[in-house]
Amino acid sequence: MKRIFSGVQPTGNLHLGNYLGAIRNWVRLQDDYDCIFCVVDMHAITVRQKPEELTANTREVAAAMIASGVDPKKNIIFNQSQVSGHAELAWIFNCVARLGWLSRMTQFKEKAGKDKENASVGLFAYPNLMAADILLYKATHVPVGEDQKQHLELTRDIAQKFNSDFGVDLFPMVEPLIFGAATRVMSLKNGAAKMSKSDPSDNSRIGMTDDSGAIARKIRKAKTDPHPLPASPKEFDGRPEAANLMGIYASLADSTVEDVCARFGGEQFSTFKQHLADLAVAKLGPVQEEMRRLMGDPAYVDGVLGDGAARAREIARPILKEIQEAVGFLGA
Ligand code: AQP
Repeated sequence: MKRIFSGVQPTGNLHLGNYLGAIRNWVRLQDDYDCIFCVVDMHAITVRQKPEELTANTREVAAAMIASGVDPKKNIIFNQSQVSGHAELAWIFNCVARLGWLSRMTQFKEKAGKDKENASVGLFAYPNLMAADILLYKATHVPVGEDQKQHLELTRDIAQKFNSDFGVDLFPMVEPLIFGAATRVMSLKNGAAKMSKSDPSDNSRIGMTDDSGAIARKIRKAKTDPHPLPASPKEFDGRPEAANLMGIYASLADSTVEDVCARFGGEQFSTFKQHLADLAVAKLGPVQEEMRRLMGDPAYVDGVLGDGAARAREIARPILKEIQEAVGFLGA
């Protein structure tokens, strides 16, 4: 069976982009793949996190996965730090990957900003840990957004270099699974920037814990342009906000942007925003209600993560042993 690994960082402010671009798609994969879904708390600490918030956010991401329909019995859901193999393999990959490779990673440049000297070593080595996450389970497919494509390429480079350095054929070549373009959700305040957990403006994103009033208000305040809505995606050029809002509508409605343009083309943004707010509340409401219920039962969520970690360790153990033997670690 083809195996998938995918993760979300528990860095707070889980948003509609994480839901439409990642978590919701996972539900559709669970019948066709052997799936490992991870709350990547070790990635989260590459930038400073408050310990109690990290714990709460880890439960929140797990609750979002389960509430969205990811079945914890059929799939593995766990938090990364419970399986020490991730850190062990990441260290080996720190010694396989080249500084030059990591220096070219655009996400590091974006996240470290101007003050690179002050960024954590972990933020720089982040792609090596991501390679370890995937290869610890010999995953064959990784669902990725556009922004993660470069990291996946690096995972392939590391796998190849490991195989050739140690004269083995241990790691499979990982393939990306890329979903439709409409799943890249942009900021409500700037159609050219992606909706993001770390955007300082809460109005830029629809949060997975926002109530219906907040969802409607944020959509009402979303940036637009002065023209009526385009009647075809061909008219999206130079109109990133229209493209984004219509893309969100299409994604939530399980429809296409062509259909959304055909239905709303020529209308005013104010009318369309009302429809979009109603749709968002209708689609997100049940997921959010279930998330709230699960977050009120932390013992259950912790149990799911603990059980998932135990199953993940079982898969990882023989693979890690094989890797350690290839490296020449005595006692592997
Ligand atoms: N705006 C988005 N549109 C579509 N998909 C998105 N993802 C994130 N933002 C969007 C997808 O969500 C998954 C988890 O991402 P992550 O936790 O690794 O965080 P990220 O990709 O770095 O983006 P965030 O959530 O906005 O966090 P910050 O602000 O820290 O950059 C991934 O599959 C990602 O593609």
